[in-house]
Amino acid sequence: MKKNLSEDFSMEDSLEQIIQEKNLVYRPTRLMTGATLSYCPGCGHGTIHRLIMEVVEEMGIQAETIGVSPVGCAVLAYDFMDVDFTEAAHGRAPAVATGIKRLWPDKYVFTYQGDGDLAAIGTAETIHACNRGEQICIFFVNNGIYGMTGGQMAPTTLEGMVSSTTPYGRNVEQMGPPLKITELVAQLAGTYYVSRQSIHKAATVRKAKKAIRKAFEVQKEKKGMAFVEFVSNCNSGWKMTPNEANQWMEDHMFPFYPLGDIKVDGKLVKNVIQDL
Ligand SMILES: Cc1ncc(C[n+]2csc(CCOP(=O)(O)OP(=O)(O)O)c2C)c(N)n1
Ligand code: SF4
Ligand SMILES: [Mg+2]
Repeated sequence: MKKNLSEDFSMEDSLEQIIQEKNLVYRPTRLMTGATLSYCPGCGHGTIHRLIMEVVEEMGIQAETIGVSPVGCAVLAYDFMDVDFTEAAHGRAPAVATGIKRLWPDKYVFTYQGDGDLAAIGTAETIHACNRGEQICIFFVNNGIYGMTGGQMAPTTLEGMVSSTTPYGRNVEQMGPPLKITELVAQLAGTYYVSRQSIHKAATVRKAKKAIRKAFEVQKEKKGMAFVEFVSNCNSGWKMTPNEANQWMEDHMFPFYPLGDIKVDGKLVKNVIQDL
């Protein structure tokens, strides 16, 4: 019969025996600085930061990694992730990252950008960096809205979606349809790995982490641009509770922005024309 621990050990002894490195099943990454996150409770940005840092830690590349932060809610990303960082003007992160990577080709360089930053003001920088096949990773957080500035319509805002500048819902006749920039860059010769992920459930968090790892491996092998989109929530901008926002994301965002790999090893694995 199994012995009761307390028969052999005092409470202190048993804790000492249990709390050992070999018994560790999880510890937070040491590459998050511990600074209090500036994000709303329920926001996806913090989880994506953590996953990027977990991958950097597991690959042992902290000293070689340089991030470029955006303008948007993640503007202070450099305070949270413990790697070298620089800030770019709104939308210019891929151009800044290009300069850094060309100067230091052995560094791991990534941008971290929202949909307003990457797919509106920074459209040109995004498309041309992808087309040139810069050896960087772009991490793109698509929450369908300009979160930081009060929830205005972004290029990614869904048809009929209410935002502060589309109080009656996005009208595609006036404003055009939502822009699937990820499907667009997947068609460019310079992109080697393109994927769309989410981080709202344990299973999707695991998949998202694999995609981040793959992106850094692509950079390590100098194969070309690795571009990972995260469909995420903005519960504040969407005027929902975190749970409602995640459900809304599943019901409305995922059908339009389907999750999964789009381009692997330089080859399209999805019919992106059909998905546009
Ligand atoms: C040149 C310039 N234009 C406009 C702004 C105002 N601005 C700040 S953040 C932002 C939108 C950010 O939205 P997004 O990139 O989607 O990030 P989120 O906050 O949703 O994560 C805008 C328009 C600015 N700071 N600089
Ligand atoms: S406004 Fe939206 S994107 Fe910004 S921190 Fe809050 S939930 Fe996140
Ligand atoms: Mg946004």
